[in-house]
Amino acid sequence: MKNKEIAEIFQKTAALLEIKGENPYRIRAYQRAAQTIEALTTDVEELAKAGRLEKLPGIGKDLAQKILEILSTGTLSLYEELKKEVPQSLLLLLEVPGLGPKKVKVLYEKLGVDSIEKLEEVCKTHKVSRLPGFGVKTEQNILKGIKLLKEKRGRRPLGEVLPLAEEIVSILKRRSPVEKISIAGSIRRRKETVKDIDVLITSKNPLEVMKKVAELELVEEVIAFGETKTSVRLRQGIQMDVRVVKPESWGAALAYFTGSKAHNIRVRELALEKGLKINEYGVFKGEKRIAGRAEEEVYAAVGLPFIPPELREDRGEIEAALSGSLPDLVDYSDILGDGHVHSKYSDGTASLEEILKKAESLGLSWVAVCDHSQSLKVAGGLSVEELFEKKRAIERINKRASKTKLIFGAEVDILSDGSLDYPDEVLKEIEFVIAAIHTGFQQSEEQITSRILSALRNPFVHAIAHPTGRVLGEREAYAVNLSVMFEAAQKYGKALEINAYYKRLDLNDIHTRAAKEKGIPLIIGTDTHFIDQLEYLHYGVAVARRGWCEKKDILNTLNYEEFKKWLERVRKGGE
Ligand code: DGT
Ligand code: CA
Repeated sequence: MKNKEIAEIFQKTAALLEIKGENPYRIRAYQRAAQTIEALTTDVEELAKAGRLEKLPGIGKDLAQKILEILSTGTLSLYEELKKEVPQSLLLLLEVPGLGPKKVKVLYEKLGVDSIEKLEEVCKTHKVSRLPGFGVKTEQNILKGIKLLKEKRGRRPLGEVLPLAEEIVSILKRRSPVEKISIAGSIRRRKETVKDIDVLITSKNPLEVMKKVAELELVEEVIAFGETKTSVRLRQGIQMDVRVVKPESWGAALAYFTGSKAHNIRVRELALEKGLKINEYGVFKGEKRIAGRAEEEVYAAVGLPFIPPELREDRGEIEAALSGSLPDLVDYSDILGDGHVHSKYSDGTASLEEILKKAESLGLSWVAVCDHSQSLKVAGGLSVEELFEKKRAIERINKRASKTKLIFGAEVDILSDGSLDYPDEVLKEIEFVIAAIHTGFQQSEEQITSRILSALRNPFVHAIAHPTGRVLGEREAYAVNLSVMFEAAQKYGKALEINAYYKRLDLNDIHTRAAKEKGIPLIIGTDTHFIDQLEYLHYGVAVARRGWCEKKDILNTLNYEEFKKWLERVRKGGE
């Protein structure tokens, strides 16, 4: 059983308990367990075998027992009982972003809402706004939530699908006679959301490969079986198309199935201009194949240099390639630091030692440990006293003989009135101040923008975290005026974050490119609350690459000493 499935059972149990109006602490315990398990990169089953479940944060004796129950029975008796007590359809309603169990309960009891369709109808006929405690704003938010949910149903965040696709590739490499194998489609382009998994293979024994594909444990249903193309639906509800192609067509097929469609169309136009034909089998002059074995060869045949997959969106890459001005993209291996990590001091689960150890194992030069500030109580924000305690602890750790250093940071709340959550005399003691909005999302564009402006103007602030506040499939961006924010960041020499958490990816690719073009420094931060997620840095690099960034645009390519110098330079008011 997969960690994700166990996490889901806990998550749903929490939701059902909440609909029933149970004790909030009990509900919170299940939610936390779900998060912990979902964030693990090790298999829960292995931890269980080693008797190490209770070592996990937030997992006590009772929850460990429940995990064992799920592992042995496939479900949880408590969850099964709750399902009998609460109508199933209400669980679906909980998937509407912004709609919590309490509201679901009222909507069900007062208006008989038991489906998304019904919910949409009662919102559109304004029955919801007339309910006590709901109002016009709630009604509008629910409609927005339904829209987000509908968009989300078709597409999944890259971070949910890429690990799955990579797992499948590695299983097929081990268990089937593949020669070449690659993920294609939007996953290879590292688009923030993807519809399905496209896999390309070459093999001397295609039938054997396809049999292994169909037999994968992860497969729920074989939709179509063939030697050249097999389509399956995975247990996670996502479709996967696997194609076996001839070695002489490998490059052409990879280019074709990587897309995007818009990019392919432009490449085909160039081929036509040269009197060539291009398709997934190769590049042809009349009947003769002149290229196809490697992607580079295919691009070269139409007069182009190799174009990195992340750029293939027809957003100017063809023109840049033709004029020899493609960016020299920042590489995944250029990254030396993580700009945003939470520790146990606030709502993270790792100690400073654990963060250091993990960062060392990833070969990082530095990690900025940015815990929440005092007023964000729900997330364990640090009082001034705790903040200085943490400062001393970091100084102690940095005395160790390690190539990796921790940076004393803070994710400081920008309060509703635009002031910062620590006074200036405290801020100036913090090595790296990244300011963020966590409250008042519903404020007007004027209010939100002016809050961010006052943060950027503060001489002790270095950067803005997750600048638009969007959460994929869950929350739309707050109403910030981006061009005003960018102008201010540029003027004061402050950085904007590319938050690498896969549900945020904020700034996104397009905004990243706009910021880069203005010369605004960008900093990638995993925003991780779980130690294993330090590995998520690469999602931020993917956004940077899709945003046309080069090494010089990304602060994480600086080593510890260089980054410290940048931090000091910002405090001195730039160069
Ligand atoms: P997705 O799956 O919506 O996240 O995005 P893609 O880009 O993976 O799209 P998908 O899976 O429908 O197709 C994979 C690639 O195959 C796509 O990027 C380009 C290529 N492709 C698909 N249909 C066409 C087409 O009609 N014309 C051309 N030129 N290419 C196509
Ligand atoms: Ca696809």
